[in-house]
Amino acid sequence: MDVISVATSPIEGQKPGTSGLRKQTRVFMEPGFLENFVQSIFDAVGGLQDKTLTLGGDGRYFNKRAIQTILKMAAANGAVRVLVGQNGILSTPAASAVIRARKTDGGLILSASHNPGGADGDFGLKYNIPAGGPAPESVTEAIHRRSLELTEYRIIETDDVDLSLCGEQQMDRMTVEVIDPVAIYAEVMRGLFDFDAICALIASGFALRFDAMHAVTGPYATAILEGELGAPVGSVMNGTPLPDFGGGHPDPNPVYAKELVDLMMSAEAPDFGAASDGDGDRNMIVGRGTYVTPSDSLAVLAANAHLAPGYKGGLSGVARSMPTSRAADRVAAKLGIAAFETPTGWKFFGNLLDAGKATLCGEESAGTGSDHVREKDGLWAVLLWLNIIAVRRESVADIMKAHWREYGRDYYSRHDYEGIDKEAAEAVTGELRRRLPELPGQRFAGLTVAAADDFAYEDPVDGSISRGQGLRLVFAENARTVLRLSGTGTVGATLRVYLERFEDDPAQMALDPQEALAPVIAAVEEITGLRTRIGRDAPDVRT
Ligand code: VG1
Ligand code: CO
Repeated sequence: MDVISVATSPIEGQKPGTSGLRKQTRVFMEPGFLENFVQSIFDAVGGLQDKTLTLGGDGRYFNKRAIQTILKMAAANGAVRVLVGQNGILSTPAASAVIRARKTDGGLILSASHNPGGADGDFGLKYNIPAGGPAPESVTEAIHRRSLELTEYRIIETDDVDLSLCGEQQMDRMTVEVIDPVAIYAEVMRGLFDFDAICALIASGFALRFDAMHAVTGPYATAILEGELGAPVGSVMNGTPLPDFGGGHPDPNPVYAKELVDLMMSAEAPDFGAASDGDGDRNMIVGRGTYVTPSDSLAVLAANAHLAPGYKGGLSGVARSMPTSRAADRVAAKLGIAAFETPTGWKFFGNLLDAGKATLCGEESAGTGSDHVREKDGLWAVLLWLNIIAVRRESVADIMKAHWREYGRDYYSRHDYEGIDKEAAEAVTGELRRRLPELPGQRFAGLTVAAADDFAYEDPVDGSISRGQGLRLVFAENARTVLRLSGTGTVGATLRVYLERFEDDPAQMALDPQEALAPVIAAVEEITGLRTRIGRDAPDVRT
């Protein structure tokens, strides 16, 4: 078969430091765009000669066409085998599980995660390393450098493979192995959790709802929750992956998963509700009448993980991203295990997991996971919660109350200002960055700044340093705020303001979080004047 080298011009494929590339779908569909980025990845990882790859995505618009193109390019670049999820489907955690179980030389995951999909939505692509996790900065920087100098990409001209048929097919000299997207992942889950105990819980009348948001977790949740654990048919809602996610925004939070949250707050609420995002790596946990913040969820999972067979020996450590609340640190201190604070983004957990320094990791953005794969894992978090409930036989609300009584409560909220003017956003953060040294000791809205810095992280395993990871203000009144600009948006800028306040007075533990955080919210406004400066009265999303 002829390998064609197509002349092309460089693209700025990926911002250095970001773990994948997210763009509007239409940009990805421009002639040569996807191809240039894929060739940049192949070149940056030392070529594909005789290598194997894992390939799959979240089923969004352009997923299947992109997969056919990538397969033809992998063949042209000398790969010997590519494992592809049936119909092009692999959730992000399942792709990580496949890379690890089948020891492939990394993989390509097609997703823009929680960003909306469709012809007018977003598309994305990222490379995961052979350990199964997102590429570290050294690799993403190499991909970026390569994208700026690329002059041609390689592809073969051949027919598409049939992605609907499991089994092996040949594409020139390369074998395409279409795999069941759920099987390897489900096997990993069976090894971690007491499926019999969860079955017994559900058989006893415990009712649950899982909202797959028309995204990739539908087939996984249906096979595991309904198929294996006996949840009645219909427990999984919006379970069919759609190219545009049914027009929704597949981000599992109270704003975008409103249907589920409304149900959970109603008189008809089942015992347990959960949702996942576009590519299946995020989770939202809601009990009857009780929304669990992701930061609290990480803390509860850390405190109770030993109740699941996969973690019965305890945890080596817990890691959280810097803007995640400090609730998990309190659990780690009590357990006498290490607590790590990393920059935002799952790639920073990889080294800690590989080195056995941390067992559980989490982010405030609804990502939780463990050393079973190298990605955050939405359904895994749901199963760990169910395993814990199956042992404790308490409601989510009671588990939360008991947790707060024992550790205190970290009130937490994130305010997102989406699609704002980039220059205005950078002016706000730039000015705050310059003022950081002068802030300690000053009072704003009744709170005193105790410390202020721009978070920098030194990786305890490889010593690499990542700077500029978020502006952090700690207040003397046991409160904290963090400001940072999103790295995953595709239009304008998104400013994230993270707010938290610790409360250990049992009489003050049932407040509305926005009320409990009012002084912190006021202090941020007084310090930055951001709402006026970006021209917004209120955040677009509060989680
Ligand atoms: C967001 C989240 C971050 C998460 C990242 C990828 O990044 O805040 O915690 O790791 O998305 O998640 P940013 O730069 O927009 O704040 V996923 O599920 O979209 O891959
Ligand atoms: Co995601």
